[in-house]
Amino acid sequence: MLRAGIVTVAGKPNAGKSTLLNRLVGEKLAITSPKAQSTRHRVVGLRTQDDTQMVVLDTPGLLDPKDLLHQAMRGAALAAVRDADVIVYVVDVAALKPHAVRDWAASPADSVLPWPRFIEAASLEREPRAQVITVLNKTDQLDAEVRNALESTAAQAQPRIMTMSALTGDGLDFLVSAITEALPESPYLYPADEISTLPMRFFCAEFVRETAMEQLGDELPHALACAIDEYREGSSPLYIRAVLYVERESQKAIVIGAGGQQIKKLGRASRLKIEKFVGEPVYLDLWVKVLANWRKKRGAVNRLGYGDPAPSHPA
Ligand SMILES: Nc1nc2c(ncn2[C@@H]2O[C@H](COP(=O)(O)OP(=O)(O)OP(=O)(O)O)[C@@H](O)[C@H]2O)c(=O)[nH]1
Ligand SMILES: [Mg+2]
Repeated sequence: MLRAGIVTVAGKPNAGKSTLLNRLVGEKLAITSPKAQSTRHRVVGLRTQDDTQMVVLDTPGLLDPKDLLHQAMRGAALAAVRDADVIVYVVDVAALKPHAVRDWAASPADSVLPWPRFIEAASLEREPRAQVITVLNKTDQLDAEVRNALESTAAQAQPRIMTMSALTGDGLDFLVSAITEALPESPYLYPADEISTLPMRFFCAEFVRETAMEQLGDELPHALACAIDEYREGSSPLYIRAVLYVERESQKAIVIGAGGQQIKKLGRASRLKIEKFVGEPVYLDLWVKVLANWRKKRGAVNRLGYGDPAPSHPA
């Protein structure tokens, strides 16, 4: 019997959703960062193993929209929640109040749930159609005593709550079994040897953006967007022209750096990541352009591939 379906990974910013998608797929598809709001699109990863195909959707963190980009991000996340056969709700357990986690682990019946339920975290008006599997992530950050208590309480909860570390992979097998059981019987939805439905150029743009998030200050990353203007198949090395968009001239100066040192460093590190992913030598032609206040402009948000930031409606 084959099983297949859509597994949507959702939760608050920085919970570890993209790290979990990469774990499930076994390949670095989604960019990750210690800075919140790294994921902006829904990223599709495919996992086909043991007669089961998971179409895994990584989503932007659920947050209150402050601009059109946020609105588009929330829209993308909610659309993925609506499409899901199974929702994997990721909670950063290390960010919860330690005493609340300890109390709940010791006596779940007598204490308040230390994390918001999915429908609250996502501000939904009603329960989603799909089954929600709650995953308490980052257990590697808890001290051993709390972790053990939490793990045994979670295992007895009904419905069962999964504990894991997406970083170390601890608990992954249990999560995979739980997802598999919740998926419907179905033929595969995509060829068994594919790992994503998204084009190479999408990943190239994301690697440039991830590298920029790593190398540049705390404020700048949210103002950055990357577009691939040209991706010349068949050339050797593979020629890729990427444009990094920023919102102001002063930001452009930061990206370029004194004597062009910063953009050179950025281009080199991005190229190495892209080469690793595509498996061939790459010539990365990297440019920086100002697109004034693009996060507040519908046309620009759309053009950069973040979808139409129409007002989102609950699942
Ligand atoms: N210690 C620890 N860190 C983790 C774990 N999972 C993820 N992280 C780290 O948490 C940070 C955020 O991880 P991401 O996977 O980017 O989180 P996200 O939920 O996709 O974040 P957004 O896309 O910004 O909403 C990164 O620095 C990860 O390395 C974990 O299990 N343990
Ligand atoms: Mg993410």
